[in-house]
Amino acid sequence: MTDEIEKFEEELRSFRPRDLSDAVRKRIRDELAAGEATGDQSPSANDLVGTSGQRHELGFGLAGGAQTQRAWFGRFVSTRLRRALTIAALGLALLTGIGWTTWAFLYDPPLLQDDFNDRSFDANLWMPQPEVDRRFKEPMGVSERNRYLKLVNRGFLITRREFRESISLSFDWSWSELSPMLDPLYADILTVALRTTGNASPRHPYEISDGLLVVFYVWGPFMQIRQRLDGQDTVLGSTEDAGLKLPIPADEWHKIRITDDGETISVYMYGPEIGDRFTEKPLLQVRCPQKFEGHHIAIYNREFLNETPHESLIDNVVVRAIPRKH
Ligand SMILES: [Ca+2]
Ligand SMILES: [Ca+2]
Repeated sequence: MTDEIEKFEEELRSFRPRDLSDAVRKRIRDELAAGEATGDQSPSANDLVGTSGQRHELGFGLAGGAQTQRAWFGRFVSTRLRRALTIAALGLALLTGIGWTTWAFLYDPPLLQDDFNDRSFDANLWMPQPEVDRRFKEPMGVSERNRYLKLVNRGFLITRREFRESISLSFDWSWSELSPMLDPLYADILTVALRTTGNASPRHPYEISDGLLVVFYVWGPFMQIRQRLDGQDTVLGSTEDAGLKLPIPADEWHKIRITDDGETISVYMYGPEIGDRFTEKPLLQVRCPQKFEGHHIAIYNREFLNETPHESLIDNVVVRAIPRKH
């Protein structure tokens, strides 16, 4: 974890309620009451705060408390949200029994959120797999298990909802080394399609029909942003142009965040070999005005190819609205 988040957590751990002034107590109560009015669909206060004498031990995790989520929190939440969470945590230390995220996310409520933790695919959030003409016997599709979602041989995760507002999409990704020949050229490829209808070709290799595609090539390693419109693919930008290398080791969780304000697409990424160089500064940024029919989001991996299966794991998908730039 970063020094910053450690300092933040230490600050929370050492908090003593009696240090609060009456004015701050009143403000916290007011904010919490306002947050309650928005409805709570999140973990209980105990997920964030457990009390122990005068000190408050905080188990910090947005949706499960895993180490990766802690690091994710430290690197990617905005300063404003962090401040909001601090106040929420302080407030909950005073007023127990109120869902912490009710208030904490008042500032930034997600439009969509799935932690894939109940081993049941949520058909309210996600579309069924596109119908395709199968060429192979191998499994193809998605499976929610073991607290993440598995994409297998062109498995598609497509939002039911369309997002016409400016958005930030974040999720965790880990790909599995399954190639029987251990040929790096046949490593997985992960694609995130924004502004898509979610339709895919029924024929191998079952590519998505349209959208703004952010593509992570493990074998490069590099990343591209492409536009697919009217059957034409145009590369809008590539990390190769900047001479960037993106080592993406197998079986390691990577954090990806993509923002689309309607004009500009920015991609941020954290990984064990990439470090935090691109958590605040975009790894790649392109301009692409709105001209697409659909506004679903699709995340999918590589197809079964040349006797080689492909598998990627996805976790903690969150879509938030962000301010429009224009
Ligand atoms: Ca589920
Ligand atoms: Ca999970």
